[in-house]
Amino acid sequence: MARFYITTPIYYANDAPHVGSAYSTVNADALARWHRLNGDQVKFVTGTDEHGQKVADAAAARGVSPLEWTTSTSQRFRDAWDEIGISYDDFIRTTEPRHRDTVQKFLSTIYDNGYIFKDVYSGLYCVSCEDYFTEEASNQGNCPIHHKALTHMEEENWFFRLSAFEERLLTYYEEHPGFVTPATKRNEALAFIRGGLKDISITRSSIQWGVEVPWDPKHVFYVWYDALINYLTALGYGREGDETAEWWPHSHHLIGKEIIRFHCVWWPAMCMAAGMEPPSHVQVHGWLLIGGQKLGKSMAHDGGLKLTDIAPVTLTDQYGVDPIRYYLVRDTALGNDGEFSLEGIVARYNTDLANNLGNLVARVATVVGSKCGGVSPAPSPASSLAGDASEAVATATAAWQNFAPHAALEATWKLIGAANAYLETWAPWKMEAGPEVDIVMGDALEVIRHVVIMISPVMPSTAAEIWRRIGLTEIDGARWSDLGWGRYPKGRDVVKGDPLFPRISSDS
Ligand code: ME8
Repeated sequence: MARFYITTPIYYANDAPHVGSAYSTVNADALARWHRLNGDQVKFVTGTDEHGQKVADAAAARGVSPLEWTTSTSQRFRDAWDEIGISYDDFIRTTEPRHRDTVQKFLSTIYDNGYIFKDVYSGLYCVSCEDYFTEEASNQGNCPIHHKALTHMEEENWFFRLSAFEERLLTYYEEHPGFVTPATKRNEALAFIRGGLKDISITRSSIQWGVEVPWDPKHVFYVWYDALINYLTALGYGREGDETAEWWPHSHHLIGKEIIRFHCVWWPAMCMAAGMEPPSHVQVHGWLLIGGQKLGKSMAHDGGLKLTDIAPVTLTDQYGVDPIRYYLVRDTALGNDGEFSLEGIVARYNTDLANNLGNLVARVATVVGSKCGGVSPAPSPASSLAGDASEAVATATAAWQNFAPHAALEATWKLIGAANAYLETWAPWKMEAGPEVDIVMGDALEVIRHVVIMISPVMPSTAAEIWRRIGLTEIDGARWSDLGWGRYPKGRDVVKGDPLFPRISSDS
């Protein structure tokens, strides 16, 4: 059985989740669900990044301890993910003892391997990014992303000898052309490596909020240095029951484009320094933007965006869980930036869900009710829709394997369109009950069975509901390999039910 280990970034626990964090998490969830459907053994991990100055500052501003603060924000992430149907297998909090143990073990190995040394750090720091900037990379002393003044920092720190990995990283990229996708982001990472790698400061002595450096307890690890290692914490690295060897060659990190350098340069180098293979794949995605501005937590404070208005739960309460999951996966291909808007959600809902999918299911159930006694006829082997279905399945399979879930949905909606056109052509609602109607309806039901399986990674509740309406049991037992024309059984009770997606008026 193939293994598939997929991760989201672990989100800063300085504030509540928003629709940008939901974008990564829902896409990762859809990929995890597809691989389970495909029969793979899946581990899907998300979590919260709870150390660092940004989190410590957020807690101080509210007069609570950092741990109290992250315990409540971390719970808000879990609640949001439960709300939007995220099927994670593990949720890492970086304040957990298991994470501390893995981090200390992993970094002690790098230390023992001779890649960590002491030096003085002097430079500029952005707390919102939790990142260092050179004078040239700064915008006249301001952060180029957050436009806030950078803080000058000078302290004696432990450094990681990143510079020792330049050649090895280039070789790794050459030998693993699919390491970073899409190719534009791979090129970005490569350009960074080719530009020359400087050693990086990996500990701080000016703050206490972090994982203690085992060989020098006055220091804590710099937040990024502990955060990246969460991907190994979930595998039990360095602890009892360590499963790293089983899972690590099959790892896929889904990340936003602003954290390429950490995942595509630092992280593989850290793995090499610890004597292990780098992750096998990093899939980079773009940003959801509102009016061209990144929808992120720190930007919200600067730009006055009302993030509470676009918390995932605000959207799912208003439009339903599956429509929001559908919008997030369908509207913006992984790798591209996308414009987020309520109008965009309503347009997708009314067109794709109400008019296309909802209408197909409703009219088929209605005609089976009125012309076939509410009982399913069998699909015909020679149906013209069989070719449409097999083409859609082939396209969707490749799309899922290539981390293009939006394209899998696109192919599915093409099939829905073909079925609706087929019904328009035959107009079974105008035909007399009899063998001709039975053929048309058996074919339409078989398309619906295909569509249900194909949408289930993205719209699990809708899939389960339609599955039930077409008289099938236990959608949990369905597999991607059940796709293939002619398996829908005759003689099942088909029920109509309420509209799946009542139209939304565009001014609501
Ligand atoms: O960077 N559009 O955490 P973070 C799409 N803790 N995705 C968005 C987005 C947007 N507008 N805004 C945020 C961190 N994201 C670190 C990660 S990993 C070892 C440590 C998503 O809370 C996107 O995936 O700032 C981005 O990479 C992530 O949230 C950043 O979350």
